[in-house]
Amino acid sequence: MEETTCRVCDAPVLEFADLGDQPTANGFLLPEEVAGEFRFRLAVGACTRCRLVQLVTVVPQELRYHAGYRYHASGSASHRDHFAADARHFLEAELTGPDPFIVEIGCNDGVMLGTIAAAGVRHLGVEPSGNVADIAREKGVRVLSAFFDEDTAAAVRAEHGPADVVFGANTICHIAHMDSVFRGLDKLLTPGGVFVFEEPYLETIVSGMAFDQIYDEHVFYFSVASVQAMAERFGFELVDAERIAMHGGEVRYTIARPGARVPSERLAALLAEEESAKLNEPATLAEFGRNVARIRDDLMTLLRQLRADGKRVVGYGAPGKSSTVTNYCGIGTDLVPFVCDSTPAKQGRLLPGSHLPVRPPADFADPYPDYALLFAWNHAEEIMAKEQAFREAGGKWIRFVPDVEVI
Ligand code: DWN
Ligand code: SAH
Ligand code: ZN
Repeated sequence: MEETTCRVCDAPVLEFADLGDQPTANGFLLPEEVAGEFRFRLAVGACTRCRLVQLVTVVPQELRYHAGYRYHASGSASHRDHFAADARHFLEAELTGPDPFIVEIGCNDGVMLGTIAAAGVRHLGVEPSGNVADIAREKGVRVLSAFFDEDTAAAVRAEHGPADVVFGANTICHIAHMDSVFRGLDKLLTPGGVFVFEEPYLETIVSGMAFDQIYDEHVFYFSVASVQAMAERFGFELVDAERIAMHGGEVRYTIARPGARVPSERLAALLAEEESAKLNEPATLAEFGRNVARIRDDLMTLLRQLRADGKRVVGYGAPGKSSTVTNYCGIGTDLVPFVCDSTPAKQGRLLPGSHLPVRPPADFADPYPDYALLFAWNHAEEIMAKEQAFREAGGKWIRFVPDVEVI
């Protein structure tokens, strides 16, 4: 085990789960790129002081986010609807003064800021992955190609003035340099401004067994208690926390300058819930480590049995999560010959590490397999509705979060 210290408070970090050698989860490869593929040890631990759960080894951000970033946030209908609603909320509740300004950290293809731009409100996306930033620009979104940190924040402030809202979704947990992010927020936010971010919830991962949310991009696995401690450490205050349904279960956090907003009742309620569930305690995390190994064994037993019975199994969806589960379990083309995914930027490439080929959704029905392994389990409703004919043809779905189940 490596000796690690907390990226937020410097206290020792205690490792509780090791998912083995892994590639970068969005490192989809062309067949000729397989040789020399990047790998690192994917392990998570919890800080012994502030309880923040974090990766033991962090992959440099330039290896993760670049002009070939393959996740396009607008690919799922439920995500488009969710972020349009977020934007409308900001327009109605926060961006109501004269000439308001909103900054989004990690705007990706403009899934949220597109609505803000269409409303004619001043905004800026900060997005280091050039390909997705260009898609956002085509939607009329203003984007700065950069990693958000203290220096970027200072430059944005100098050019545009202070921001009423700084927003991030599924991005803040990707950033290892939290101290720099908060110093940047201090420079950028108006006195009454808010920092709002939505991230995978530790409870979904640990109690809901969403172990495949653990991968290189997710440096932090936030709980309400650990975010509260982090905000305080960096001179801010957590004033709200609300569960949302995205990615199987997330929390939307609101942080403000100390005393600027009244903390919500639901924040206190969620903190109390965490406490009574012992979410942040070492014993809970250690049990999670054991459960992950059990799910792997159950899934591999099922897949090997289906192969022995002559059944065909195809993967559905190639989310970042599918890299974790295929590489941790050792799922190769002998068990799952290919996966289908609707993202053109992933098609024709191989899943990182496990090298399962990614094909367009049309190949799913040509002919239907006996079983579909649902890698994009967080989109079950949208996918099963779309693929009703598969079930009508006798097809069955396999889920592995929170448990291995044929449905
Ligand atoms: O944190 C992150 C979040 C925002 O997005 C990033 N690190 C990477 C990414 O995570 P993910 O890849 O796990 O996200 P999704 O939304 O679970 O990915 C779903 C995948 O499934 C996409 O590649 C699109 C695909 N899909 C499909 O093929 N057919 C999705 C739907 C709804 C479909 O019908
Ligand atoms: N907000 C979208 C996209 C999340 S994917 C959604 O919720 O679906 C994460 C995005 O964060 C990627 O587009 C990545 O390029 C970007 N990102 C990663 N590190 C960043 C940083 N330091 N500053 C700004 N964006 C960052
Ligand atoms: Zn800590």
